[in-house]
Amino acid sequence: MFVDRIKVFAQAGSGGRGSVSFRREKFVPKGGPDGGDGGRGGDVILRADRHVDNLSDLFYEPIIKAKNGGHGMGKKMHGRSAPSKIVKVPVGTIVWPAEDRKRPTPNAQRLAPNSDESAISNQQSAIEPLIDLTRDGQEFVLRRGGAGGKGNVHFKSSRNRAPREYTEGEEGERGHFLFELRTIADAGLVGYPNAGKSTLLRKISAARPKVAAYPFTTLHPIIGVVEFSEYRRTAIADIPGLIEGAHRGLGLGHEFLRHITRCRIFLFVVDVAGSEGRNPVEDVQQLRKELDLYDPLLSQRPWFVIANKMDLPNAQENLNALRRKFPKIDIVPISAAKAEGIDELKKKLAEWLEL
Ligand SMILES: Nc1nc2c(ncn2[C@@H]2O[C@H](COP(=O)(O)OP(=O)(O)OP(=O)(O)O)[C@@H](O)[C@H]2O)c(=O)[nH]1
Ligand SMILES: [Mg+2]
Repeated sequence: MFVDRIKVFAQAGSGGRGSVSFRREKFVPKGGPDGGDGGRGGDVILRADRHVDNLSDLFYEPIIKAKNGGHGMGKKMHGRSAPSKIVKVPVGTIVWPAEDRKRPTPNAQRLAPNSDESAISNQQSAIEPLIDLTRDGQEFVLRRGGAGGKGNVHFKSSRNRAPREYTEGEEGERGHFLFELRTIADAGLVGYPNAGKSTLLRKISAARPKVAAYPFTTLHPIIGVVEFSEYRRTAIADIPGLIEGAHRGLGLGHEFLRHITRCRIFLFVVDVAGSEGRNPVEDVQQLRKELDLYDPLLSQRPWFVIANKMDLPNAQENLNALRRKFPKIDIVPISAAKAEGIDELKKKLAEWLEL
C-alpha cells in the first residue's frame, strides 16, 4: 500500500512524579527527606529516512506515543528518563498542524484527495507547515516530553524538616498533525496514461515500475535514479498518468500532482504516434494546462518534450508538427520500447538539469 497523506495523533511522554521518602537507617534517627526526582518523558521525534518510501507504517499506527518518565524513588534516586520515540518517515515529508478534532481511530481512513483536509496542503492555504523534512537523517522534535517532578528532598527548609511536598511530572506535549509526502525528484515525467512513462523510466534507471497496455498501470509515484558518468546522478519521478481535468481530481492525476511540485523541470511524455487516437500537439498543450491549473508556479518551470513511440506509424509526421508548434522547446524523439534515442535523451537530461 502507498500512503502519502495521513493524519496522526502524537503524544510525548509525561515526566515521572517526584518521590516523597525519608532516609531510614539504623543509628540515623530522623534522617530527613530523600525522595528523588521523576525522570523526563520521552520526546516524539520524526526522522527522515531514505529507505522509507511512503507513510504506510503510520496507516496502521496513526497514534504515536512516547513512554512516560519513571517516578522518583527514595535514597534520592531519580526516575528513569524515557527514551525518545523515533518515527521514520520518507524524505520529503511535510508536517502540518491539524485541528484537534476527534482522534483518529487505529483504522484511520486514507485521506481522499478532495476531503477538507486536502485544503490544508493547498498552496493558497495560510497554514504554514511545521517542518519539511528534505534531507536523509534530518530530525524534528514533533512533541516534547514533560520534565520530571521534584522529590521532597527539594522542599526541605529550616521550618519544615520533614516535607511531604513533591511535584507531579509535567505532561508531555500532544497534538494532531497531517503528514504529507511530496516526493523529492529533480525531474518529473508527466503524460497521459499509456504514453510510456514507466517504460522509459525502466530504460534509464534501475527502477522497475510496472508496464502494461492499459491506462493507470502506475498507481503511485515511483522514483528512478539515473546515473551519469563521474558519479553524477539525478532522481526522476514517474507519476500516474494525467487526464483532462486532473487538477479537479479526475483520474489519479490530481492526487499525485503534488509529488512533482518539487521538480525543477518537467518532461512531458507523449505518444507521438497518436496510437490511441489523440493528437500529440494537443496532448502537450493539455498537459501544460493541467499543471498550470493545479499551480501556476509549475507552468513557469522549464519543460521539455519526450516524443515516445517513434517506432510506430505517423510518428515522424507528428514529430514535425510538434516541432513547428513549439520551435523553442527541446523535443527528443525516442522509442522507449525499442530503447532507441535513450543515450541522446540522457545527454539532454544532463544538460537540462545542468549536471
Ligand atoms: N510501440 C511502442 N509501444 C510502447 C513504447 N513505449 C511504451 N509502449 C507501450 O505502451 C504501453 C504503456 O506503457 P507504460 O510504460 O505502462 O505507460 P505509462 O505512461 O507508464 O502508463 P500509466 O502508468 O498507465 O500512466 C505498454 O504496452 C508499452 O509496452 C514505445 O516506444 N513504442
Ligand atoms: Mg506507468
